[in-house]
Amino acid sequence: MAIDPASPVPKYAQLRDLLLDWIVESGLSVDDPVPSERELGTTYGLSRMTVRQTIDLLVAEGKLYRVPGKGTFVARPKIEMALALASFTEDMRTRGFVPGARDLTRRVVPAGGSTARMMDIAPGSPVHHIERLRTADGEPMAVERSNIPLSIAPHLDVFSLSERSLYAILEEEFGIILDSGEQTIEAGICEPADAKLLGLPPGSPVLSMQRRSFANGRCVELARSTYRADRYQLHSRLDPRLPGGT
Ligand code: 16G
Repeated sequence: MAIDPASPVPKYAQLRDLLLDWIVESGLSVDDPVPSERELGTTYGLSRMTVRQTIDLLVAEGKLYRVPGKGTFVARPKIEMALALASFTEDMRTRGFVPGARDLTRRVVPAGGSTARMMDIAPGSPVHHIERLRTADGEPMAVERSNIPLSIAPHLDVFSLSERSLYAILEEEFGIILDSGEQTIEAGICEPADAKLLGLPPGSPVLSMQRRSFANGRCVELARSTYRADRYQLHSRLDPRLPGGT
């Protein structure tokens, strides 16, 4: 396949698709090098600037990665996150990764106005504030900040969260079985402190998630999480109509 100069599709976008097809057809796998910008320019009759635009796009999409002085390589496919009320531990195990957690902060704090409102508790009521770095096969994936009312899990702080799943502790130690939840997901730019924890260049794109989980109509957890956009994509099944639609 070649670049079609008469196509309304910009040349850099045509090259993107050609390159992705070529990677699959040539059986390239993760960490294999792709041809240099100069070689690609010659092969497809394109300027170095156009080729660079394509490579920049594929790097931003997480399909390729660059190593300064070495070249450009095929990146690992992103992890698909299902939109379900699953714990990080379950989600990672289902996908064949070993889940992990590093405690960053654990303290009991008075719920601030917006947290209290979102959790439907009185402002100032004590909540466990838990910050964790989540890993998959040892690689940093997300920073999760959870708020859990002290009243529903009073001695939660005695349990280590580096060896056990938070949702499993809530269920096994406190009899809390999450039965519903809601989540919002926004594109964001990584805060410098989180970028350091996640091993990302400052200003990298992230997925900012806010999840409320409920048990028997009561909000059990309000979590604000930062997920690496270069390693995660969301996957959702599409129903034919909006809920409540006709
Ligand atoms: C998920 C939840 C997080 C929860 C965690 C429990 C999102 C965005 N976040 O990662 O709110 O705290 O699971 O995981 O989905 P754990 O049971 O493995 O500790």
